[in-house]
Amino acid sequence: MAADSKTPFYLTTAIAYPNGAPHIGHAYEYISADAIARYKRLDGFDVRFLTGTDVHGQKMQQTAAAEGVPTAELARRNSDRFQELQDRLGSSYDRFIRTSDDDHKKASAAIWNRMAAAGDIYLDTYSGWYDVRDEAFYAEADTSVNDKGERVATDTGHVLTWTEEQTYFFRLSKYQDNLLDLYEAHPEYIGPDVRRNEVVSFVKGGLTDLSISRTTFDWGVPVPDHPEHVMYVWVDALTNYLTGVGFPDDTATFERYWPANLHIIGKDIIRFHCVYWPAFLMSAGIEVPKRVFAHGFLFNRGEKMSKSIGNVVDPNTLIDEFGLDPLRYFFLREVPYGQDGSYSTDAIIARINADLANDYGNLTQRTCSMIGKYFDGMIPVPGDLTDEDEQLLARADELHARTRWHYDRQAMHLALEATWEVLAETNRYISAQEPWKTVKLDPDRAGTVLYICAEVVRIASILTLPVMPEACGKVLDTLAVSDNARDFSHLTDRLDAGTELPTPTPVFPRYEAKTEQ
Ligand code: ME8
Repeated sequence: MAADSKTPFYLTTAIAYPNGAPHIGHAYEYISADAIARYKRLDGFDVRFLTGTDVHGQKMQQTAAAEGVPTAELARRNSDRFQELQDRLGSSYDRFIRTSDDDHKKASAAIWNRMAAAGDIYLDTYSGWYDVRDEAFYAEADTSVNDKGERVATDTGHVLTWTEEQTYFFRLSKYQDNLLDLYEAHPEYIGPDVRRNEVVSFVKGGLTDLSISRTTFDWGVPVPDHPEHVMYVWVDALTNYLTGVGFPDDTATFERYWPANLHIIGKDIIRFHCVYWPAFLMSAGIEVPKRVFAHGFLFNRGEKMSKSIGNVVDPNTLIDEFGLDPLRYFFLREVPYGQDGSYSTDAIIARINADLANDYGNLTQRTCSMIGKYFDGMIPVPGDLTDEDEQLLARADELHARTRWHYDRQAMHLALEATWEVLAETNRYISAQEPWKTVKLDPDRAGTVLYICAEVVRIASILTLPVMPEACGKVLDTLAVSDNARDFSHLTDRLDAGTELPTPTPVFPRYEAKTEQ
């Protein structure tokens, strides 16, 4: 089908600060967003998937100064590392944006001009606390003094710096009622609910105008007509979502994909996406996105990842150790999406051995080897179906609707759980039916049982392609499913009896420790 006859679906991740190397929290966000992008594509949508890096701001400039490299060089070098990670993770992004891109500067100037034309930008003096790490302003009431006598943000403990300068302000306070109306009219705008409640009570507490430019450093997008100011990094960062679909010049692309269907972000940046961003867009006369979903934070064995604890894990190390697809499966299955999650080597190994090697891998291997051994490697002809056969097939057939329901709510863990329940049921079925015994007396019955098992494996594999594209692809190779029969429109096909299968090779070996735990 031509792309433009399909329904568009525009999906984004947060754009990371490339002030250091990417960590597992970043990888988690990319894996999850990529699974959603792949699911929607296989489900017939024209997906546009944007990701990238947020290169401006004081933090970048300070890090570069501390490392003694030009800021642009730090941004380029580390953005490359983020892009390499995306590629290593198999991310199917359509564009990797860097906020240093020329079209992005143009888009940022365009949204600024529109907000100014709406009368929402004015010059005033800002004095207050600034958190360079989070690039966020703090009201006095949200700060406290730590035991070293430093002023810190009460919620994060980050040390703050006093800032006093002439800056441009955005009339955020003007949008309080419009924002509350938005949350009320579109409860689906913010997910999960806990984040929505957080945002609603924050906005109900009253909004003050927001300082949106800086003059004390120059690493950013210049304010139109006032180049002595650079835009507050969040103004330009959020605008990347518009740049990614051609704003302001490519109106055809923009009209096709905007408003974004889904912004995937972490829970720490919900306020920027659910308060500032829709207010900027309302001011600029641009539609607001349909949904923002905040995932939780990942912790290493329950501990926050931090350079000082020394437990920051390079995602590449985990991929080297466990393989990409098992790792993608682990994170999406183990952590209820939207909640914080903990990971450990033991937990990863447990999932690989139980869910992948046993439940999925063994079922595939047993089914295909028996077809090889008893049916000359050809998919057997199914005979009359018993109630049990029908029920199991019906359960597999329901998986498309069930997983779609979960993916539409960003509950990938529940989609996988539903799929694995059916695999577990199929394992019980094959054990109870004992085709290796019935084959001697009633080969037709054994053939029917194996046909049904192969059919469940086919359906489960197609539906799990978004999570494990390569491994599920190999399982589908084992079942001789052709490349063009692997999207969801083919779920209702049935395997063709008589198709010759290749000699099966195990796709999910048990994990045997290569290193000491
Ligand atoms: O916030 N677990 O960039 P960033 C899970 N540039 N997710 C985590 C995480 C963890 N331990 N640590 C960070 C920024 N993240 C801005 C975004 S968007 C217009 C601008 C997530 O590099 C975090 O929540 O600090 C965010 O979604 C993403 O990684 C980038 O974080």
